[in-house]
Amino acid sequence: MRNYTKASKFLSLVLRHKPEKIGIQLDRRGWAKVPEILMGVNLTMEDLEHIVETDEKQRYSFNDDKTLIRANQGHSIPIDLELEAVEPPETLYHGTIGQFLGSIKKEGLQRRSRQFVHLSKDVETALAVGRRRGKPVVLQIASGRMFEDGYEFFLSENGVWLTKEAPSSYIKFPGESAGKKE
Ligand code: HQG
Repeated sequence: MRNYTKASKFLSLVLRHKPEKIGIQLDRRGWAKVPEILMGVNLTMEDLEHIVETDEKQRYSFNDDKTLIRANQGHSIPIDLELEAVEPPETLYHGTIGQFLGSIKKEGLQRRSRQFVHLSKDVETALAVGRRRGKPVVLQIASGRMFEDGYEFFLSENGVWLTKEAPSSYIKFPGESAGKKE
């Protein structure tokens, strides 16, 4: 079977960050026209359907009649995913690496180039996210307490928890006992 990894990575780039790479625009909800994607990414409809269905993180969605496609999260360009704010679980996790910890302690988790800070519902997922960059470190986020304090949370179509920022006072760092909070 064809190796779709490269095509899928390029699709991510186009749908999350740089639609101009193939000369297209996303609408304000992040949707691209499927025929334009097929042409620009050089895929058949069957390839594209295969990628959307089998993607291990379910990164993409079609609209009902499969004329449009978008990324479920991860954007750096400003789009409105039409997500409703929902109550998060008491605790969420963030996978990162040791070298960022000093700065995270100071500034909290920042969304950096993306639209949101990404949080995982379990430690395993957070470990996998951190591992993309090196030896993973998992931070525990007091999402329940953040929610009580008025921070908004969103759950993407593919199960990633999103929020605008997570100040350090809500983060439990490895080796730290609970407590120490404002
Ligand atoms: C770090 C993947 C220093 C943060 C994953 C992270 C995810 C700070 C990096 C999705 C910081 C940003 C997102 C601060 C945050 N000081 N470093 N104050 N605040 N950071 O890629 O969460 O495979 O934008 O820890 O599965 O790593 O692309 O975010 O290391 O869901 O579909 O700055 O990307 O999904 O990196 O990953 P990213 P992320 P895909």
